[in-house]
Amino acid sequence: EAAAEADLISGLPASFRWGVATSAYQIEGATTADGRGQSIWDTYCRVPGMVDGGDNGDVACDHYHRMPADVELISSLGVDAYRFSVAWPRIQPDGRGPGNAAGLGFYDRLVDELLARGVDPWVTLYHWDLPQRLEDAGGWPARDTAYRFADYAMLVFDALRDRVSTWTTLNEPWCSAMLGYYEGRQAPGRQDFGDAIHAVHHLLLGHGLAAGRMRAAEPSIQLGITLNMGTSTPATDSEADREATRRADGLGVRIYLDPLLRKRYPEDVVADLAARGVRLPVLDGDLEIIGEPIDVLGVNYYSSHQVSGVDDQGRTVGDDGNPVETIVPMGRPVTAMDWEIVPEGFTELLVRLSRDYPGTPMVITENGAAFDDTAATDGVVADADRQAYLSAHLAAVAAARQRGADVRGYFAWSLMDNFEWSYGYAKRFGLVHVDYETQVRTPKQSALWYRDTIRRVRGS
Ligand code: GBH
Repeated sequence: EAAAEADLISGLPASFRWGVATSAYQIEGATTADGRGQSIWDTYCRVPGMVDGGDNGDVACDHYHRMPADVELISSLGVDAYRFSVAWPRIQPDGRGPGNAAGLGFYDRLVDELLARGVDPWVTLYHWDLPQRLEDAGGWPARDTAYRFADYAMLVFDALRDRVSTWTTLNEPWCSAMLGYYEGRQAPGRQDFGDAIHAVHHLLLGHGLAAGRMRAAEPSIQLGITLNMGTSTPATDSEADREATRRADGLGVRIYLDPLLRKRYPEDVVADLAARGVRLPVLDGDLEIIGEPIDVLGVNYYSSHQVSGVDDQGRTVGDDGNPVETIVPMGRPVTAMDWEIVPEGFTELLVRLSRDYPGTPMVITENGAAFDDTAATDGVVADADRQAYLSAHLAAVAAARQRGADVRGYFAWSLMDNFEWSYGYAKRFGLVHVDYETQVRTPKQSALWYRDTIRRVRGS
């Protein structure tokens, strides 16, 4: 199997871009340094019971103070590119007003360090750390937040545009909206479906406003947005299961891609929402703004799902009066997150996207897995399971390319172990092991395999 995968991976072209990814709150620490304001994650971490172990991002990987050495580490992996995010509260502590020079200075130095080592910086403007003051003013369910985001985006853009060519507006708006405002499993921890749907529209509007302004200022930039997606398949061929799968795909994939790439919300999703008494708060002209052309679609893939429309009591309507939508395990091996390992769902997803939304090149902006690694002993972390996961998923990308999907690059999640949101530091996604007592970084076996794979494919 590994040999067949290696063959597929070897077929990736020399022009394929290789990278590693992180996000600001998960690695930086230094949450009060240089005038940084509070974000919704600083607040959420302090609500008892929300984050495993009561962990928070105050120190994390202390990357803010160790950045030059971390860039050297990135460079040692032989990657072309590094995807990181900018912490909005470092740039605008209150979410509005002029840029904070000290905060901008950090990313300015980071970009220079990367360029000095020949690593291409890929900037993500928003990876979930909304300034708390904007949440106090209504957060993403409030339309004004979209305009605040575009203003913030331009502050960062103007500071870095002379050296950064690839810009991602949002990371995974589904997570911001659904986990943050409906399920409450991420900051700000609210639980209102209507609020979450308003957040969806305002996240997309913020993306479009920012994209339009960046494009107008510099037509040649590479613009994108990153979505988390998987393949949903019906558990059985029953009408209820097929309907539940359609709804899951509607709220997971199409509610984002249709407005972004077709300038309209999917009719079936709008009807499903109406049946739940919820409406997308679309004003005249919004879809034109959201449909600002993008150059690259970022795809984050972790797992796929089998969906059923029937619950364990045989009902198709739940206690909340909503149609049932449950996930039926496929019986696959799982990662330490309990997420099933489904590489062929990755291939299916990419082929499907290239058919349903042709013409937009894709880049895998995240893919990776948490496993219970052993501690680094004598400088070695043997993580065969992570290496197998990466190999199978890279082969899945190569297979999708053979079937016509225009995928141009791959970023492993993550460069190093970090703050895994509501799971705290217990879950390790890194190619590089982090000892949180000493902050010592140790490349795992998977990191060395990734480095060698890149070399082999490039033929260098
Ligand atoms: C990403 O989100 C984030 O961008 C990143 O910050 C984070 O560290 C990383 O992934 C790892 O979590 O339980 O089988 O239904 C991941 C988004 C959405 C992926 C929910 C897994 C559920 C899988 N996740 N999804 S399952």
